[in-house]
Amino acid sequence: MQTTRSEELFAIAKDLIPGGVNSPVRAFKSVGGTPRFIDRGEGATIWDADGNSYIDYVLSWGPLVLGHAHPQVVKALIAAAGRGTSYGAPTALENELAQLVIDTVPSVEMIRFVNSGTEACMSALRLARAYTGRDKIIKFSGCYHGHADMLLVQAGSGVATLGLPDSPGVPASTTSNTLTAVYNDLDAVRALFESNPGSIAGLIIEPIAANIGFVMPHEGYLQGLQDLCHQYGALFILDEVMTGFRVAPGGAQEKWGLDPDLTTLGKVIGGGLPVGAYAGKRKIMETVAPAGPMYQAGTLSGNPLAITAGLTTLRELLKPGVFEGIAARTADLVRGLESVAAEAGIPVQAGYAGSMFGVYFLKEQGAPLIDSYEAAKLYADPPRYGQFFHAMLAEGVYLAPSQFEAGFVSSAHGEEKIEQTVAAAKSVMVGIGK
Ligand code: KE4
Repeated sequence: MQTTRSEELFAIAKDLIPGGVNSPVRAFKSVGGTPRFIDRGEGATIWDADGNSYIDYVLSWGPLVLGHAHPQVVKALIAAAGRGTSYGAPTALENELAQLVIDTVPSVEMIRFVNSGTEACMSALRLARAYTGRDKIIKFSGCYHGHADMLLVQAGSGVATLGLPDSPGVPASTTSNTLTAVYNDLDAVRALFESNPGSIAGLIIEPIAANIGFVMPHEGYLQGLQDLCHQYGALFILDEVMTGFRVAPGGAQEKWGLDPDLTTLGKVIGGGLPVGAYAGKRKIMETVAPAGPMYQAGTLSGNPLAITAGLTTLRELLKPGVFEGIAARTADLVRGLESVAAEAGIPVQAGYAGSMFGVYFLKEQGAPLIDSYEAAKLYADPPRYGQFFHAMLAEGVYLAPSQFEAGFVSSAHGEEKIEQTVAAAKSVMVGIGK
């Protein structure tokens, strides 16, 4: 596979932009090699600057649930752009997307749109502090909620991928109120509440820990957290930036019957343009300015172009059979990958929910279940994943360039694309780990 143009572009980019990328995980640091500079996408396929094509399972890290350049989305965006891209004033479109999210995500009664998942999570935590009058927050090792200072503590995603320490530039004073616990350990959280009586404002968690790969919650764990939060007067905050509209139309809270006080959203609700949101119970959300005293703002929040992309995407996704079809293709993919790994005697731990999935390559057969970041670091084999990643890239399949990331499927990934992907995995698996 010829990658001369990507190599040239990467060399130029590294002189202009730190690491040559505008988000660290794109740099292929943990898998090595040259990141592919992408020229265009259509449906399930992307083409790089050298003209190589790939079946794309990154999908911009989740947003493109309908695939690239969906005709309906492109058509709506062209029309919206012709009416102007941003007014800095309210529009009817924002009401429409707000209503759609409120109708679809069970716990949500009111919503505020922002421009990224980072903004959504930092604002939700500020809101928890404003509403409770408390300062401390609980997060979980390996979970990633964007790059706000107070959340860059034992974070996942690019922080885990690059093995970064808690980031320099974050003063101890801003993380002194951030408590952390191991994912899936309910007793650890109970102990934090008992040792910090009356001072924990909120707990934020990814309902599936997908910034360390793909870690499912133990049966009853999330409900247990919700109960602990309510027992100790803290807000239960589900970070559904990744799981929202992916593990179920109403997110993980629909799948597991949860009732969080606040939910953060992003990715899919922008359909590939910058939209994030924090949302939840009316009595809490009405604390947010200008309805209440908690300040949060944004020049481009809710702009008509981004809202149009999100609205068009979700309306298409929620049509009868669309979500179910993507979920079925995701199940076919993961079962196929598990089957070819087993045939080749390669130890993996795979998981999926709705239209997202993950595959851990393991250091050895019979490794214990990976159910936390600590377990992932012990039992997963990133170098072996890196071999698989590059072998699949050479076969025209673009997976996440990190063992500590999840994968995504879209409505554009038909049976033929899934079969092609599994066949490619079958052909490369025998060479993995040798
Ligand atoms: P953004 O600020 O990147 O829009 O969202 C932050 C965020 C918040 N919460 C969860 C659960 C997330 O997964 C993310 C961002 N996800 C990563 C990929 N795992 C974004 C990719 C990147 O950083 O380039």
